Amino acid sequence: MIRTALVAALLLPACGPQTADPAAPEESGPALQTSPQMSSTSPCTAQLYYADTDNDGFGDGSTEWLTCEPTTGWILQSGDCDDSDDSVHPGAVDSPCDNVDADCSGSAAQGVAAIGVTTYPSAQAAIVSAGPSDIVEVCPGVHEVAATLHDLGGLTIRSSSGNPDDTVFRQPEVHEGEEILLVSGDLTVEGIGFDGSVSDAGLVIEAGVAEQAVTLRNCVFDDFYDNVITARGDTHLVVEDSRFLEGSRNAISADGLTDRSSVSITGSVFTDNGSGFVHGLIHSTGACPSFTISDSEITGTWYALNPLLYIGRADDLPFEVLIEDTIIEDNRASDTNYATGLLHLEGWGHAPDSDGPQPSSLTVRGGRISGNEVDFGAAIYVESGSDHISVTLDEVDFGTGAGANTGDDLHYLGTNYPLDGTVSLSCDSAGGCL
Ligand SMILES: [Ca+2]
Ligand SMILES: [Ca+2]
Ligand SMILES: [Ca+2]
Repeated sequence: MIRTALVAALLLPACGPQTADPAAPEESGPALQTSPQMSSTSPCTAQLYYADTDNDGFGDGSTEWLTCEPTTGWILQSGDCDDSDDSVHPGAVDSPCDNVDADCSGSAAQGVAAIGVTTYPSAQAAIVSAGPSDIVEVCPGVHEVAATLHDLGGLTIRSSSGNPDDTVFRQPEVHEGEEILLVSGDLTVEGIGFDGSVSDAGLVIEAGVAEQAVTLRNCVFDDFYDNVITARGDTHLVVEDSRFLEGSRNAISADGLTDRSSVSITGSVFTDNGSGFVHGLIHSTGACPSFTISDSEITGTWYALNPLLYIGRADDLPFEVLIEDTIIEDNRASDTNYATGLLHLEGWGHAPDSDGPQPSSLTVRGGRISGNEVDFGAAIYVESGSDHISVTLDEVDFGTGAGANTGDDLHYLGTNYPLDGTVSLSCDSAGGCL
């Protein structure tokens, strides 16, 4: 009734010039106000404005102000169902995980996972429903996932919390397959934990015909017995800011990668892995030519068969390994029958009719390789028959005294080199290590 009367008053033929700024909106402003200028004599067209206290572009519909002039804090667009929270407004992304009606649709989207505004009762249901370029958002919890996905075309799977410790994938106990995810195509996984304790199945990543990138960012891989990640085909595998914990065999099996693939690991931690006759953290006997490990840590790991990084090649395709600003410390590679070192490279030469040896290289720049137990071979071990592999060490700390490695630090083409402190040197088959 009050509103009707005031609107009628504002429809009078004349409005006066502004004489004063209206007051800024108050949290519990008047249900309907007229501005001070309405009492003047100039004509104007009055409109209803709404208070937008949180400045998200949508006003509180319970506040109305009929006025001629735009005023700070008052807008024409209403529809905000929470004018104290700028993440809540029409059009906002409504997470299925928080019981908040973020898009002011009248109900809080509820589910376990979502693709856009569509919610799903399980992470599995959302993942198998996803199309190219979709973003699958998964709520916190332990999710049973066993999915085979092809031609992903840029799919993203991520946790709503951004916390891989509270959003975990594991294989269902009834699943008879071998993996949590088998994928081909571009894929990004963010903030997801992978638990190998149930059936010890990890991720299998297969590329399609074109070069694809699979990025695993801020993920945790815990308690796997066998390969955590098996990469095949032309995949570019990128691991960022992730942790590999308490695994037994390969963290990354790169055996099936081709000469159009690469492996890049940055900002990641490998710790407390390995027990018994097992392979290394990264194992490659295939054609993958490029491995980069940077700003990472490899600690507390024991390997009795193959070491932390094993690259063995039976062809003449070159490879490059770059290890930069990475700490390799307090690991064991001490079985006298098998373990030959932590970084073990071999390339058994080239085909007899080839044009000659192709150069391969190991570059270690910065970082630390110290306090490791290496009773057989050396911390860095380049096989005697691999005379086309060069080694460059650039300011690498091998420790001193009690902090040094147990055993030799470098074996290059039949010669062992004990190193002490921070070292720079380069090795090639012509001159040895200088
Ligand atoms: Ca608002
Ligand atoms: Ca709001
Ligand atoms: Ca919600």
